[in-house]
Amino acid sequence: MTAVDLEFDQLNSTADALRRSISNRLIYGVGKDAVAARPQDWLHAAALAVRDRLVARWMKTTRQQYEQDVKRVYYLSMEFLIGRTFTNALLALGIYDQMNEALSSLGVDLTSIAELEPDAALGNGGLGRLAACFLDSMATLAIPGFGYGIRYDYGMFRQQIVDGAQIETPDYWLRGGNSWEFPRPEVQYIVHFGGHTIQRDSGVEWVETEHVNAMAYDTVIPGYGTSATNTLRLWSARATEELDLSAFNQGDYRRAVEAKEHSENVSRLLYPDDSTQAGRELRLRQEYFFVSATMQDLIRRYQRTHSTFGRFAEKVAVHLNDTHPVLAIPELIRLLVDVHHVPWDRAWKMVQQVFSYTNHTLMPEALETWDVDMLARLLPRHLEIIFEINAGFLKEASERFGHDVDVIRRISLVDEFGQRRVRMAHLAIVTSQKVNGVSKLHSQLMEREFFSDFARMFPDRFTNVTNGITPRRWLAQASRPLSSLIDSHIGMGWRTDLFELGKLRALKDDPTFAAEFRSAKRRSKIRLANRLLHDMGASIHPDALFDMQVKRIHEYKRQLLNVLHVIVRYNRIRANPNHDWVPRAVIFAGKAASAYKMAKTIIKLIGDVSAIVNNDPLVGDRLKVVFVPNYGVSVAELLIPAADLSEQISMAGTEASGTGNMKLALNGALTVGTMDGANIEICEAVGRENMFIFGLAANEVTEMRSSGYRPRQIYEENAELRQALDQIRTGFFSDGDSHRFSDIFHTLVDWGDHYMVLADFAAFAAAQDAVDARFRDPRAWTASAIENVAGMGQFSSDRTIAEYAREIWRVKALETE
Ligand code: 26V
Repeated sequence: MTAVDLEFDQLNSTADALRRSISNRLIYGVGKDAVAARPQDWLHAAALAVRDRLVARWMKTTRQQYEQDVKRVYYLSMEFLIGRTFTNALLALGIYDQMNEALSSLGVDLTSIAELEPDAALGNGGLGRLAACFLDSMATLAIPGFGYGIRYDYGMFRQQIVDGAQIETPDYWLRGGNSWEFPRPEVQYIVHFGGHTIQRDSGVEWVETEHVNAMAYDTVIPGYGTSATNTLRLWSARATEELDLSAFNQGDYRRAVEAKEHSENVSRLLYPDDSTQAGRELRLRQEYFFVSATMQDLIRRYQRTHSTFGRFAEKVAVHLNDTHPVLAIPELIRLLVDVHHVPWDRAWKMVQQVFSYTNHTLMPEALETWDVDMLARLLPRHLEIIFEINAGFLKEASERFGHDVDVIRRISLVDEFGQRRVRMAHLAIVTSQKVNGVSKLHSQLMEREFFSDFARMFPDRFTNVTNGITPRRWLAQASRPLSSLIDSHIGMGWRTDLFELGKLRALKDDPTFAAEFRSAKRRSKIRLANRLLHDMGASIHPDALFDMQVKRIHEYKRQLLNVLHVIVRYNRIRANPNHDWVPRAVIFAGKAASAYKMAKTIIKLIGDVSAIVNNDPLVGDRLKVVFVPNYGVSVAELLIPAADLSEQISMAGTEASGTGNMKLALNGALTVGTMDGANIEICEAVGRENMFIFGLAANEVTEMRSSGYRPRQIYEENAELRQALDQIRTGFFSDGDSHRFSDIFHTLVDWGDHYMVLADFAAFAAAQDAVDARFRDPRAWTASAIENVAGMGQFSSDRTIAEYAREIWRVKALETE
């Protein structure tokens, strides 16, 4: 490579300069004249103009990283739920208004073209969105961080609601091209599968494998208020040989393309399932594909400036976002030992200093395990390495605990009950220098219950880092009315120091501020009401209490508890229509995993209930029920700023943290919630009097279980609840079809009610009565809403990332000047 001094244009960002760039990009980049340009073409041209302005910062950051020989963090995640980039990048660069002006002068409306950008929906839910917030915060704090993942051709499925039921359609998000990414055809690595190993004097060889190439695509991640940027590198599968040549030569074109198709399928689609762990081979291939390319890439980057592995652990931190990338551990060992000839003991020591692991769920069905036979077939060398790690670990454990067979069985990396399976969480814990949960309660449950044997063995390894969210997207971008109100009172500093919001506390009883706060909120509510009317013909009144439960549909999150209360409220209104009811719009949104039958039935029930309630003339605006389709990042940005009430009602002990709870509170919604996940910490931060806490605590759930929980008795004794459940059972909401929801009824009443919906029902209904009472008093309600916003300082993902950087990764910020 030569290092000529390039001559290139330094781009400034006045409205005039931007207009010129957009015009250039439209003509030379998109290849269109203004007369022929469709709105999509304008978006593409404008996006390219913005991207050009990011690139200069990106090059500078990369240069500084090399000059300062920094330690780098590699954040490995199977999911990144980025959403849209256009507005976000404009705000990060501080050129939103200039772009708005430039586009208007070209006759183009910024907000309407921004809506045309498809979401990058490369994730299922909380875990994927957390990864995206972390990228934003790492860049903003100038932490040298790299996100690594898979460039799925198809992201999270699109959800349509037809007759109240979920229909899934594929999300081919790349259809119109992706303006933000840089394909890197020169960055490709071979990833092997199958074959077998041979023990030679020189070491182990993995032979007769099939292979696929991993090709890099890079996206710039801009920091806010800094010139620092980071990189998200996503891998796409490419066949190692374009076509099967022998088949091609014999004229068998179908067979010639089949092999190519087969290997490229590895990065075809995101697994849309965050609950059940089916032993699907393609998923295992994906996991290995992505970590193998990533480990090869980071070794190559390290070696560009280091000639031995002596300083590897000083310069590299690898973070595992849940267990999905855990195969990075045996892969790194394999590369060090088999390819770079580092002795096993040294490699094992290095690896233990490099990895850290975050657990995101304790739901037993979501804890990953892989069938030993499948691993043997697909990754024989990695299985050997895992067995070797296990042997060393179990030896250490018996020295420590004496040879207690029960303990050894419990902690082994291999589950020997029935079909042998490798427990990925155990592998992660045994190898990582730090293991963390995502809220205080969750970390405590990990240490004391789920992984207590490990915590005894490695007491310093376990720690907590409570989740956070980026205030740039979730307040500054999502809610312009509220954020400009806040700016006008306390300035703009809260974007990078969220504790600044604490200053709002002084204003909570100021009537002028309260009125402005309400009117900002009202603007977001009107925007939503208009959209719902336009998009789905749903009519809700902006003065109603907007009550939202927006998240994946899961039994543990207890949308059913919410629906039961809606039904009870409906019955109360019908029984007493002249009472002065607080009008409510109950809004649900969320996707059900394709194979999760109960979750789909819950969606159907919400649809059926809304059809009855919304069309009952006796009820009118006093109660509306709306299921908003296709929940994702962009829909969340529309819904969350309009919420008055945030439903965070999981059974205590099941929601690891929650992050929607933070987004809603930051936007001035009051929470009705259980003492679960981060709700507990939100409660400490904003004050219990500003929330509606109800229901069993985690320890009370355990106690009630062990003392014999009898849901049927609750059903029999609570008349309102019984009426609602009987309506569900007898087909009141389903045209007399008593079959449709019979599983819901029996799950709750007869089959043990695993998530204790009935146990918490009465307390929930009482909390909802308290909600109504508070809402009747707008002054009191607004004061609480302001307290919620003011108390959110610690829930910035900047705080979270600062903790990871200091306590776990031990990396410092890049010096940017
Ligand atoms: C599991 C699987 C299994 C195989 C198919 C694909 C797939 C995708 C995801 C998962 C695990 C999802 C775990 C998760 O999203 N946990 C959520 O993490 C949030 C961020 O820490 C946290 O706020 C939520 O409470 C937690 O449920």
